[in-house]
Amino acid sequence: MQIAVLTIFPSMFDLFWEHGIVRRAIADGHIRPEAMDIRAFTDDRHHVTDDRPYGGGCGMVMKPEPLARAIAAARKRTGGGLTVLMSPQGDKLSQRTAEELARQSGLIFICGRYEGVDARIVRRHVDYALSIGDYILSGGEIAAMVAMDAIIRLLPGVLGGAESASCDSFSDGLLEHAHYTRPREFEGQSVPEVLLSGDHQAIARWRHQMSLIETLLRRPDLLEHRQLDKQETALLRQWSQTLERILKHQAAHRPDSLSGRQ
Ligand code: 9D3
Repeated sequence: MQIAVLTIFPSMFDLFWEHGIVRRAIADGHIRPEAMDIRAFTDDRHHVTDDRPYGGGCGMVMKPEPLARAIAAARKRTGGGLTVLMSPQGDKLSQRTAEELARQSGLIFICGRYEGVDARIVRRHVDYALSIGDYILSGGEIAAMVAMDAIIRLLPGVLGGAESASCDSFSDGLLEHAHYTRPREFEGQSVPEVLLSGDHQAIARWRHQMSLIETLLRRPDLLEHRQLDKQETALLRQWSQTLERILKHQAAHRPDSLSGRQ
């Protein structure tokens, strides 16, 4: 996948390209990324990339001309990839959006600075606006790195055996269970016995249960939008019945209640 990032701070990406899975994806030829300096596409002596907003108001706006030239250059480089504007007004990044973007042959990320980019750039040249969540960043660079990180690890062949997506496919849509490594005893806490048992089926069952209960307690919204399998349904029903029993018992023993109800 050809990736171009348009930014006034290209060196922010140096460390991003140089570490971990992203670095290996580049070394193995899965992605060809480049951070392109918007400033290089200015034509004035001072390489100005921003200007005051028409109609007044605070902040500055990214000038359209350098950006349009930068986008044209990036299009050439990426063979006409999808142009994505990093913007607080964009669609919120999700695993599903990452999967969709991972299917593109090329991507151009525009990183805004200042209050935003000239609206005519958005209208004419942007295919998709992308946010990474409801909080205010100082610019689109870190957001673009977040999006690229999520996308790159989805490209076929990028993840090695140990990290591979098949590793967590069974718990797809659930939060991860807790993890343990050596030593067996750390600061007075021991590793759950089942993980030392060597019983792979029991371990898988335990992990699945832990994933399910973690998700139920911390992110019940994930369960509502997920197709539960037979085992999960049985477990949730069992926990629900336990809770019902506890609550009934409580109600029956309330001192201010004669009937045991409410
Ligand atoms: C505080 C300024 N805001 C209201 C006047 C507008 C604003 C402009 C530019 C707020 C943030 C930014 C810079 N942010 C991004 O470019 C950005 C972003 C973000 O702030 N949050 C989540 N996702 C993204 S993607 C790009």
